[in-house]
Amino acid sequence: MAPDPGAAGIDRAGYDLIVLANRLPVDRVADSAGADRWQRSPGGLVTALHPIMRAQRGAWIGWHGQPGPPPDPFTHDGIRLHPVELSEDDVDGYYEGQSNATIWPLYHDAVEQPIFDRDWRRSYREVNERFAAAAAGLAAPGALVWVHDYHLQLVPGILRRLRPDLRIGFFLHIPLPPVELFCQMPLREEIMRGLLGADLVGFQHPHGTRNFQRLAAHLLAAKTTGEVIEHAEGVTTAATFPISIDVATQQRLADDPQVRARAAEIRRELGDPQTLILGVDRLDYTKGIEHRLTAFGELLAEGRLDPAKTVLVQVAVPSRQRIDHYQALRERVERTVSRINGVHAGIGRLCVHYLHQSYDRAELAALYLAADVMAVTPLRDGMNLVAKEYVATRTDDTGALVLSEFAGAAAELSQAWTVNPHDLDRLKDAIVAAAHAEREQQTARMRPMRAHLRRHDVNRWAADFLNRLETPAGRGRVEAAA
Ligand code: GDG
Repeated sequence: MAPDPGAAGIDRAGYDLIVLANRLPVDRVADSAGADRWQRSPGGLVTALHPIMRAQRGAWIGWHGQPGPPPDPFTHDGIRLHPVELSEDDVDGYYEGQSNATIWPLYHDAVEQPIFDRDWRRSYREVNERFAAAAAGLAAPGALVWVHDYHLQLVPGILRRLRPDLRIGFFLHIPLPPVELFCQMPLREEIMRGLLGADLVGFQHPHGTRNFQRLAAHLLAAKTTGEVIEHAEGVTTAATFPISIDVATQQRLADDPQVRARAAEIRRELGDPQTLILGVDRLDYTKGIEHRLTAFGELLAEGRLDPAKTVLVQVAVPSRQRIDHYQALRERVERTVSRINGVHAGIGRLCVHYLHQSYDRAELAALYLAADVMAVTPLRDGMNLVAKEYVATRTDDTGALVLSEFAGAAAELSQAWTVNPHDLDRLKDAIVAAAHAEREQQTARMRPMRAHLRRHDVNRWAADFLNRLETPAGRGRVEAAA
C-alpha cells in the first residue's frame, strides 16, 4: 500500500466530523497479483456516512482487523482512516471478552450466559481510553464526534473530559436491556457515566431509550424530562433513531438482469421447489436459527410442509469463531441440519441447504429474490437489516416475511407475519401461512412495508442523527445523500 504524502499536515488541521467504531470501514484484501489493498466494507453504515464524511472533511477511527502494530493513517475513497492498535491481549480482553462474551449476551436478554471477567474489564477500559485519546487528538475545535456501538461505551465520557468543546453523539446498534438485567454488569455505573458523556445518545427502539432513562435514574439519580436527561455532569438527550438500509442500492440490485437471472438459476439448482424458505444471519445465538430449524423439521415431520416440494436455505455467515458460545452453537446447528436432512431428504434432494459461508451483495440479493418466504426469527435483535433488505429487494411486492417481534425491525415492518420465536406452534403456523399466502395477500403486506423503507432509508437515519447532534451549535443542516 502506497504511503500517504502530506498526511501529517492533513491531520494537524483537525477534523470537523469524526466517526469512531470498533472497525474501520475497510477490509484488507489481496489483489490478483497477491499484493494487499484496502476495500470498502459492504455495510450500510459506511454507505450512509460516506458522502457526509467526504463533504465535511471527516475522519474515521477504528481497528483495521489484525492484532499488532497498525498501518499509518491513510486516505481511502476520500475519507481519512486512523487505525487504532489492538494487541493480541486487547483482542482477547476488550473485543472477544468484554464486548462479545459479556456485553453482547447481556444486552440480548442474556439468551446466553454472560461471562464476567476482571481482566476483560481492564482491557475494555484501556482500549476505550485509546480510542478517546485518538479522537481528542484529531478533532477540530467544536467538531462533531459520532461514537458507535457497545464496544466503545466509555468513550463519550472520557472524551468529554479531554475535550469539553466537542459535540459528542453515541449510537447503540444493539438493544439496551432493562434495569434488572443491565445491573448484573460490574461496570454498570462506569458505562452509564460513559454514555452520559455524550450530548446525544441514540437507540434503535423506544424500549432502549426508555431503559436508558430508567438506568440513569436508578444508578445515577438523573432526572428525565421529555428526551432530556439531567445528570451530575450536564445534560444528555436520549432518542430513538431506527437504522435502515441503502434502499436505492438494494433496488438497483433487485432490478439488475444478472441478479434476476441468478435468482432463477438458484431455484433451478435447488430442484425448482414449490416453496423456498430463506434464512440469512451471522451464525449467532441471538438470531434464533435453532428455533427456525426446529420449526421447519417439525413441519416436515407432520406433513404440513412437503419435503419433496419445500427447501430451506440457511446462510449462516461465520462469526466470532474463537468464542466458546459460537463454537457450541455451530455444533448444535449442524447437528440439527443433519438430523433433518437425514430423515427427510432424498438422493440428490436436500431439505436444508446450510451454507456456512459469506456471500457478496449481488448473490444475497439473488437469494432474496429467489425466496418465497424469508424467515427472520431472532430471540433479540437491535434492528435486523436482513429483514429490511428482503423487503426492499421485492420490487414487485411479492414474497412473505416472517419476522420475530423481538427484532427492532418489527416496530416498523408491522405487516410482516410477526411471531414470538419461543412459541414454536405459532412460529410453525406463521411459516405455513406465509408459505401459502396468495399473491394479493403478499402484495397487500409487502407494498406498505416497501413504501415505509423508501421514506426511511439509511441516509435519512444518518442525517437525522447528525442534525440532531449539531442543533445547538447552529451550523448548517446535513442533507440526506441522494
Ligand atoms: C448489528 C445488530 C443491527 C449478511 N450476510 C452477508 C452479509 N450480510 C449483511 C446483511 C446485513 C448485515 O450483514 C447484517 O446485519 P443485521 O442487522 O442483520 O445483523 P448484525 O450483524 O447482528 O448487526 C443489528 C445492525 O447491527 C445495524 O445497526 O440491525 O440488530 O445486531 O446488511 O446483508 N454481508 C456480506 N456477506 C454476507 O455473506 N458482505
